[in-house]
Amino acid sequence: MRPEDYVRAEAAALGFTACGFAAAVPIGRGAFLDGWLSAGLHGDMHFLARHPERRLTVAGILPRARTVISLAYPYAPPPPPPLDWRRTLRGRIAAYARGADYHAAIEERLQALERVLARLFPDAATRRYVDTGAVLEREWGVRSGLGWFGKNTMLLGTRAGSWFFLAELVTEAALAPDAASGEHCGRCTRCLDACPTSALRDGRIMDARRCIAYLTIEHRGAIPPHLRPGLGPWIFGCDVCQEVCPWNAPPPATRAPDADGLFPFLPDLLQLDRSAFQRRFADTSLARARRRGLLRNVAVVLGNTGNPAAVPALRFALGDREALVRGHAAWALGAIGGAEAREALAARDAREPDPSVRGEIAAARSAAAGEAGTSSVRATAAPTTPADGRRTL
Ligand code: B12
Ligand code: SF4
Ligand code: SF4
Repeated sequence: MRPEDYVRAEAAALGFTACGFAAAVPIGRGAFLDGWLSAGLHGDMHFLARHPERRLTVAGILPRARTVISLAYPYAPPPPPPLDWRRTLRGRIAAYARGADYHAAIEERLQALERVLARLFPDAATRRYVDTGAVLEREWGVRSGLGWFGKNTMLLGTRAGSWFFLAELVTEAALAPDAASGEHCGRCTRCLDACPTSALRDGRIMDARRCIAYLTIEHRGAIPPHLRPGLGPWIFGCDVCQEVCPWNAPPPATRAPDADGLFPFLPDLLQLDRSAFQRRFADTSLARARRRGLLRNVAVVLGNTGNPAAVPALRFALGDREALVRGHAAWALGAIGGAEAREALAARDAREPDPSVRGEIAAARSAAAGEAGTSSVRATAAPTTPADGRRTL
């Protein structure tokens, strides 16, 4: 058996659904990356702008690298449960983040595959990567024939769609490269049309500053007020531009929906103190947002429900130890409006010490005052119905 086929078979046995090889030559995407960074489209993900040239070659990682092995590790989104998130006060988590953090599971399998390579090529050093290194993983995925770079900027394949993680082994072993796959977006623009915050631009360009995944996971400060309604139900990550993609088959109805995993009850989350947050989320991807980031997102989504039943939980969050959480709770109360919300805002206004929160309270009070006397339920959330009419919520 050729070593390439042997490695592929071992990768499949470890649960990787695709495995491809690319020559470890420098990546000629410097102009694209420079343009993206100098336009500031990475927001405050400063790690991306630090030594960007390091992302364009794997020589810095392993000077005598000959091959990059790209691997796809699948995750299967269950069908979103048919519930009304506004009425039931639930918020949505991206499918990749359900359950235990994926990095450890993939790392273990990468180590096993590294041992396979060591048996085949005892003198060849290897390095393993999943997600966190200065490696342009999608670029290597394209070069290894795993799929193409879609208009939603995901790596996707005709068989696998895009519901998979990427991982790499960089090795000194010389393995025969695979041919890059063709591009199959054609004239489709579903992802661009469906993105709730218009983060995707023509030319396969993402303005990460507008992407819900960035705003809810990576961004540390206040979410710009004009983008908050666009979050709709998403409290962590976003799957809209994958759900609408015709290359992603809808989840089989036989797979059990997972209401608590995908749609937790939000008032409970606003009650989590630091240790309760650790107990519930330390081993999951949600830990990356940290308590203050997650509760900030929860407050925004409760505001997006427009549901007065959320007011008691938001009133409680107005007393949170984190100014960031208090400020977003104030915004949410302003978005919901009604006498109870106005009264909660006025009470907090009288004793709020933080100037940024006082600014949020002032804006929220004037939003809520504009509502006085009218129905307090507002349709603030952007639709999350895929462009093809399949309802996900
Ligand atoms: C930063 C980051 C983000 C940022 C920015 C995303 C972005 N589009 O750049 C944010 C927080 C928004 C994000 C969101 C998500 N992410 Co993310 N993210 C990353 C990370 C850490 C770096 C990506 C990066 O360098 N971006 C900078 C841009 C400029 O680089 P790039 O997107 O890789 O694009 C380059 C190449 O693909 C290349 N290219 C290749 N072919 C072509 C073709 C053409 C025509 C062009 C123009 C360019 C091009 O050009 C680019 C510049 O070199 C990677 C892991 C990694 N180390 O690569 C994961 C990664 C890309 N993310 C991943 C996932 C799963 C997600 C989410 C789905 C999570 C979620 N559900 O919320 C969303 C998807 C959002 C989306 N539509 O992309 C997976 C993607 C798997 C896949 N099948 O593509 C990765 C690979 C992590 C992993 N190991 O699995 N992410
Ligand atoms: S993940 Fe959501 S917000 Fe980000 S580009 Fe895709 S649809 Fe838009
Ligand atoms: S939704 Fe359409 S345009 Fe977007 S990535 Fe999928 S096939 Fe390409």
